[in-house]
Amino acid sequence: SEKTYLDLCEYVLDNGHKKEDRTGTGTISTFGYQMRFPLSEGFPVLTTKKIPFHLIVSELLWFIKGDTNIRFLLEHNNNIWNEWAFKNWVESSEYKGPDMTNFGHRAQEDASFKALYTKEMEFFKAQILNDENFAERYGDLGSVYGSQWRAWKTSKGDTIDQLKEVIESIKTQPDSRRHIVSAWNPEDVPHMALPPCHTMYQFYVHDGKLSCQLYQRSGDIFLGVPFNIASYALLTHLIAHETNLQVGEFVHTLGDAHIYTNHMSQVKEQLQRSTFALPALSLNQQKKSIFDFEMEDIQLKDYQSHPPIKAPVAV
Ligand code: THF
Repeated sequence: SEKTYLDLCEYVLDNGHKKEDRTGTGTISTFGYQMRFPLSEGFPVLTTKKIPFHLIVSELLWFIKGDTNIRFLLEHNNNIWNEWAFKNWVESSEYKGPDMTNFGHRAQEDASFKALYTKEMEFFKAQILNDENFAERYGDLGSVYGSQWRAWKTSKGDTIDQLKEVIESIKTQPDSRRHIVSAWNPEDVPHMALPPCHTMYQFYVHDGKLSCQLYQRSGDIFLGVPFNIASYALLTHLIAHETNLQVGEFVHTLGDAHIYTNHMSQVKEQLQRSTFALPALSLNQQKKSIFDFEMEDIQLKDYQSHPPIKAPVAV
C-alpha cells in the first residue's frame, strides 16, 4: 500500500545522513532499501499528493517506442526531461544567448536569473517543436532508457532489442531466471549527462502472475520515486497483459535513497496527510502488443488524491 512509500520517507527522515551530491543541492541519504507493492491490491500511485498520471504514461510510452528525443514528450506536454536536453543546447557552440551555466541552481537562488532562464527554456521548447532539424540536433538525450531497452549497442555494431526479447522469454520460458533488461552500460557511462538511475529490472513468473523487481542505484524520494513506482507498475501491467498473466508484485530496491534538503518541508507536509483507497488501472483490451499502446488506451479509474505539492527538481 501507499504506507510502504510513506514509511520510506519516514525512515530516511529518521536515519538519513547528510550527504553532498553531484547537483550541489545536498541530501539526506541512506543506502539500501526495499519496498514491495502487491499490484492486485490496486494501482500504486500516490494519493497523499496528486501525481500527474498522464506524464507517467507518456514517458513510459516514449521508452517503449525506443525514442530518446524530448520532442515526443513536448508534444504530450511532458516537461520532465527538458533540463537535460537544454543543458546540451546551452553548452553547445551554436548557443548565443545569455550564460546559462549551472541554471538549475541559479534559478532557485536568483529571481531575475529565473526569469531569463524561463524565457530561454520556452524558446528552446518552441524550437524543438517547430524545427525538426533543431530537434534532431538538440532534442536527443542519447543513450537513455529508450535506446538501452530497444537498441542496446553491441561490440559487433548491431543492436539488441532487450524489451522484445524479455517479453518473448516470459512467453516461452516463464520459469527462466534470466528475464533481465539492463540499462547500465559501463562503456557509455563516462560520456553520459545522466547515467541511468534504473540500472536493471527483472521479471519473475509464479502461479500465473508476473512480478517485476527494479534495482535503482539512486532515488530522489520526493519527486522521482513516486513516478518510478507508478511507471514500473504500469510496465508490469502492460507486459502481463501481452503475456496473458495476472499481475504479481512490484519490488523496488533502492541504492542511494535520498531526500533533497530543499524537499524537506514538502515531505513533512505530505506525511501529515491521510491516504485514499488506491485506484484501478484500465487497459484497452483490444490492444494485444505493448508496442501498440497509445495514451488513450491507458486510464486510471477512481483516482482520488490530495492536491499536488510543488518542489524544485535538482539538475
Ligand atoms: N533527476 C532528479 N534530480 N530527480 C529525478 O527524479 C529524476 N528522474 C528523471 C531524470 N532525472 C532526475 C526525470 N523524472 C519530475 C518527475 C520526474 C522526473 C523529473 C521531474 C517532476 O518535477 N514532477 C513534478 C510534476 C511535474 C509537472 O507537473 O510537470 C511532481 O510534482 O511530481 C528520475 O526518474
